Amino acid sequence: MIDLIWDRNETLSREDMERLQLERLRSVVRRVYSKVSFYRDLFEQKGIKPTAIKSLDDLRHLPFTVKDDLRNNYPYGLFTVPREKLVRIHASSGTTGRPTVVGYTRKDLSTWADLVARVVVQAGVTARDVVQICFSYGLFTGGFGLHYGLERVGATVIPASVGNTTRQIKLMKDFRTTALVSTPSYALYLAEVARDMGTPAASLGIRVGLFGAEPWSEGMRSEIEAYWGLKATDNYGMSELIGPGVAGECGFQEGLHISEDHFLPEIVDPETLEPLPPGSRGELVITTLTKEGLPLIRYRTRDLTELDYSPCPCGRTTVRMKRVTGRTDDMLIIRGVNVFPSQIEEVLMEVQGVGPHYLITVDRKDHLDEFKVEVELAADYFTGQYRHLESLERTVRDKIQSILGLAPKVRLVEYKSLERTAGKAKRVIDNRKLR
Ligand code: DLL
Repeated sequence: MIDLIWDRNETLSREDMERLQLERLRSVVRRVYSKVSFYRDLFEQKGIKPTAIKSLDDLRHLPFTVKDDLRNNYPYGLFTVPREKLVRIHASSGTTGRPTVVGYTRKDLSTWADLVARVVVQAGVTARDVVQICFSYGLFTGGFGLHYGLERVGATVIPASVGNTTRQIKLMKDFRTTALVSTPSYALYLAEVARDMGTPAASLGIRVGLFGAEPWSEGMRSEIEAYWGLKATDNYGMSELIGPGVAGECGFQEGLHISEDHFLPEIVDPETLEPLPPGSRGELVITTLTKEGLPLIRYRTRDLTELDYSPCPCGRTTVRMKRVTGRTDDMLIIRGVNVFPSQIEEVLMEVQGVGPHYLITVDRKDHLDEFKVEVELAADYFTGQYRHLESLERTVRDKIQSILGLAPKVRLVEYKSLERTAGKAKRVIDNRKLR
């Protein structure tokens, strides 16, 4: 089977691709150097001038950008254009209080729709499909990102968003949905709800699934495909880079084609930060080549993967990344929401009566993520009154919910009852098994 291909750049020869990448790299480096003081300072510290970039190999001399750089320049400090030129803002949670803010010019939105169009076309979606998007529409890039890409392809889009699962099933049935967009865990949950409603997922006639925004496994893929009778494809992206639309699987399901004419990938050793040869597993680092509003140089994604330059039978020549198998930081993805333990810690520090020792436990029950925060009462906090404890638990829960948009179960435990360790404190137990 040879797939339909959205853009001829997906089939460039390696030589032409590298020529295009170099041209774009030189242009983006000049641009950030002249427009963003953060980058100018960074380049100057390293003694690099934009004219020093003469080949793709010279990329290794450029400095890295990390999530904290976005935070420290919150909200608009890394943008290359005046705020008036931005027509959209999205954001994702940062490591602590401040979210990571991303902005798009009109041109960026158009590029984004085209990049998502590539992803959906390679997954097998066409203008004849009715596509239900079960990602939230809001600051998260998932809903809007998929939405405009699918519209560009000409599919009929149902912006169902997340939640209200029985209604989702009813919509699928009534509107004759043929393609599903969601997180992989939500696809499994939807299938169970469908079964409980007496409408087995496989009877709904959905033929293709586009799943992303969180890690999953081949085991989960087989389960989803068996439940729904659909072809399940993986797609990858992140807000800082653009949102969804960075990479996606074709019908051969053997790695995710990176739109490398827009995102120049490297794999580096997360310890030494030295680039690693193709085929090595390490941290994915991306330089955005065409973003106008918020270009990023050597952005450390923290995602662990490897690159595969071997030819793909689909006819695309773009490099493929393997499934993301983990992260080099402690970010958790709970129900599609990025959660840093430090965000929870910050909340706990603000609440009078609870101590600094806590433990976050994440589980997956009936395919839905759940998380629990156990926190010790402060040493000097004592009340014999149950209702005081209850109200303290509620305060912690509500504060966490207002920051993350997710409510944990909160349990207050006795002072000194959580395990102390001499080394790094264990703050997180993730019991989710990605089979
Ligand atoms: O999750 C963008 C997206 C939306 C991608 C919809 C795909 C579909 P963020 O909220 O910024 O953006 O989270 C980015 O999510 O660094 C990965 O750790 C993780 N992630 C995203 N896609 C995948 C995937 C969106 N297919 C972070 N497999 C990334 C594994 C993924 N992890």
